Amino acid sequence: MIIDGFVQQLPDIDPGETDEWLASLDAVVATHGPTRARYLLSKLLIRARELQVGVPASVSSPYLNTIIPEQEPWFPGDHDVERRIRAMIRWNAAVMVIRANLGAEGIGGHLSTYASSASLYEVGFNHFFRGKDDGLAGDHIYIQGHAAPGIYARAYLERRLDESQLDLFRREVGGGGLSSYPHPRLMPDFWEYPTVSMGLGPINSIYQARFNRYLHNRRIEDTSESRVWCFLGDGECDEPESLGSISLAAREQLDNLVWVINCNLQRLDGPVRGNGKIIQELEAIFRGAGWNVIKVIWGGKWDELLAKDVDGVLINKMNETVDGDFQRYAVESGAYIREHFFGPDPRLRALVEDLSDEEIRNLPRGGHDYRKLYAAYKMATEQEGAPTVILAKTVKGWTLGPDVEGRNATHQIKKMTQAQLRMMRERLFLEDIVPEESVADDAEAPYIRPDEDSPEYRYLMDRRKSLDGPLPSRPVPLRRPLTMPTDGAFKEVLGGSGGQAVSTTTAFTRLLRNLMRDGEFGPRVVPIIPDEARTFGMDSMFKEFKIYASRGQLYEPVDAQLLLSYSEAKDGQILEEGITEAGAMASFTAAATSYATQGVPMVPFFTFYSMFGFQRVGDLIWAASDARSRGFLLGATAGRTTLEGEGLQHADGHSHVLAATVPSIQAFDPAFAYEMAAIIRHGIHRMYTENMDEIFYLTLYNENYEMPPMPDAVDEVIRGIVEGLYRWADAPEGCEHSASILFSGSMQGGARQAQAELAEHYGVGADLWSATSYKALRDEAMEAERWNRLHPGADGRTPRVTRLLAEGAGPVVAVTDHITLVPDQVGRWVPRTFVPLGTDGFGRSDTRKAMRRFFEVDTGHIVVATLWGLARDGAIDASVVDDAIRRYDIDPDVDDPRLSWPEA
Ligand SMILES: Cc1ncc(C[n+]2csc(CCOP(=O)(O)OP(=O)(O)O)c2C)c(N)n1
Ligand SMILES: [Mg+2]
Repeated sequence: MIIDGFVQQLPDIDPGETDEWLASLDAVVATHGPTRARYLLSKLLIRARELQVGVPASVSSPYLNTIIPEQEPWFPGDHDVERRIRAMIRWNAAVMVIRANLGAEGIGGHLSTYASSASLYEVGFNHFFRGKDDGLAGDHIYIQGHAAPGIYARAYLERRLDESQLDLFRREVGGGGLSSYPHPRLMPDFWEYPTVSMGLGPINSIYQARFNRYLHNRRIEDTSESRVWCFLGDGECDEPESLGSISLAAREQLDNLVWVINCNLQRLDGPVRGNGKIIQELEAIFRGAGWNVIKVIWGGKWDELLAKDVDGVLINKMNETVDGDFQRYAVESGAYIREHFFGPDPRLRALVEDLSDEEIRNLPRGGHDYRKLYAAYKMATEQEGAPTVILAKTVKGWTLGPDVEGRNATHQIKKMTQAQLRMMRERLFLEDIVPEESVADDAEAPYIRPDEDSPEYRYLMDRRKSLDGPLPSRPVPLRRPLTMPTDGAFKEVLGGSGGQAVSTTTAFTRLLRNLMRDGEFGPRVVPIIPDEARTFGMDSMFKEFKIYASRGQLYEPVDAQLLLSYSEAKDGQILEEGITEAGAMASFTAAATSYATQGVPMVPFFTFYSMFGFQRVGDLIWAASDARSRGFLLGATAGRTTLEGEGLQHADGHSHVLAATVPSIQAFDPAFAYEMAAIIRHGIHRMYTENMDEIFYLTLYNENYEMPPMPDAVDEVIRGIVEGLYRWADAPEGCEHSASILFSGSMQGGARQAQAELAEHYGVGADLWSATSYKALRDEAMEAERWNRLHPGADGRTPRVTRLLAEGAGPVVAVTDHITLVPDQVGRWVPRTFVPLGTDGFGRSDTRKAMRRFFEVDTGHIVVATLWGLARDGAIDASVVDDAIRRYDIDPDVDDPRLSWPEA
């Protein structure tokens, strides 16, 4: 134990006194046993805390509720009406899923997640969650994806949804349907936070809470009235994303964050911790991380038993029983529980001798005890200086009857028989509102909705009204409009580098700095970096814009005397996230959805090591797109040959393939600074003026070369850049043969050199094209192709890439520092012989020159590829290709780089 070493290092200044204390403890253990000893020690610890003695905190406590009955606050609601509302929501949620699965054409859905968590949500909806009707952002609620049916069922009672919509649960194609899970992309007026890919809701909620503080501390928006609530499953906690960032929440003292973990002890296949106790495990983890932990394990009726537990036998039994057994007790009879839980110890059995078997079976869990939950939520909202997690113990499938509750298969059950529904109707006391004949064997179970003048409806609406309106809802108000950047911000970078050799990364950093300096737009920029600022030359911004630190800078930095010192400030603008791409992506999402969640558009630029972006946090990017994010992702140090000396795990040659899989991403691979600047200007316009819910992804390189200024035909060039392809240089005149070379990113150098050498040695005049976005070209071509397919009689549309390349003659060679799949995206629409060159295979480390030769994308290979294209077209003889192979010293029999790595 840590404490042993700690104590052994200290001198004992009064050994006699020490011995007396130890002897007293020995005596207590000998006469009253360990339970009494534990009790006394706990009392001592409490007193020590009161006296501010400063003993190390314990990370676990007995398997009991954190809040004792005497501390429970008065419950301000109408218990009966709320119970009845809950019953109706439970009913409708179940009926909705059951109806979706009638007959053979079932469409899935989940009954048991919401059934276990109905009270967890309802206490929040009735007493805590703040809506947006007062014009403020309200609370941010992250709902467990599989609990969606219950959320729809509540919206139905509120008359925000109607029956026909409930009947379209999971049937979205025809319009008006309800999405399976929380998807703002599919239900943009309703859902706010996508959660169903487990672990992403939790991490996003932490960074959302932190982002609210950031907006507040930077005086952009007063977010002090908003709380972030995140509901998660106990099984979900095994996702690294779920718990991976909890220490940040404690470090940042996010008392605006509450997590509610639905501890039903089960996940999809079976128990979460059959042989252990998930609640105890989570308690220790969260307490160790500095969270306020509130355990809600036992319902009120257990309090009476605990009060009688003078020997501590009940607590012992609670502590010793593993979750696998608790799950079993959830499905067994009262007699079984009496025998096995209370049974072996006569003192324990005596505690329940006055209870019938039925009463024992109905001793509820804390997560189904509404008053206990109210007490926990209230305490959570009053907590200062730390986030809170509520660990609520529930039964999975609660109230759905013995065939569903607590069963290992419960997660997957989506059908119930009429007999099961009849039992549920009784269990929920809904006999008066669900007519008997409606649950007859040959009937279809009805949705139920109390009239608008019923006490339930009035209560429900009153509660929400007093909490500022319904949730979830996504109204997207524009509360603090964004002023667009001035042209001046782009001028420097559009003008080229004036003879200096710079990289597109450096140019981007300059542009970012200029945007951050730009009048009213500047403060809305949110630069996000996961510990890589120096790599991208962004350390130059530390001093001017400061790194966000909620507590300011409490130390004098080691480099204080330097111009570019590491400067932190409470109102700092830069989010320097440390080594967490997942956390940085969660920050990005919070900033990129601020236009919707706060009505305050912010413009995030998340710059990462390109290999550690899509590949590393692809699912978070997908969720960001679902959330309708608007912002910029920048994959710096891109390219499999441009990044020297790093190698296989660093050299990105495929992020553009991964980016191509996300529908709302506009992906660009610019070669020159002016292209990059034009894309960013276009992106800002598209996302923040035209309100397109898109993410712009740009790859940036670290190869230095002279950046030309924006060409004269500005409008035409800009159009070409954003549409994905434009002619960058005409072919040299007076050549016998023609060809086109398409380059992207840092491949521009080899392509330009190849153009010169083709003309000089082989009489080939190649024009040069900058292919800034194969994704954009493909998207447009697909659209044209689809139109043609569906309008066979009409004049066909010609894809842009076909039209542009039809202007020239000879083969088209495309060269990229990414894998050939990237240019191959448009292969079938290139109207000439098409030869793509890319960097397929695992990356490796060497000089650029060596790697470009290895991956066959250097000047020599571009020349050979062009000549080979001409030979295939019959324009030249194959011997000319051979000549070039010799001229450039290419070994035609070298191993294919895609498959070439050392033998094991
Ligand atoms: C990343 C990811 N992996 C797997 C799933 C599939 N899945 C859906 S629900 C579920 C079990 C959830 O258990 P738990 O988190 O305990 O929630 P409960 O329904 O018990 O409240 C699984 C594995 C998913 N949605 N996301
Ligand atoms: Mg669970």
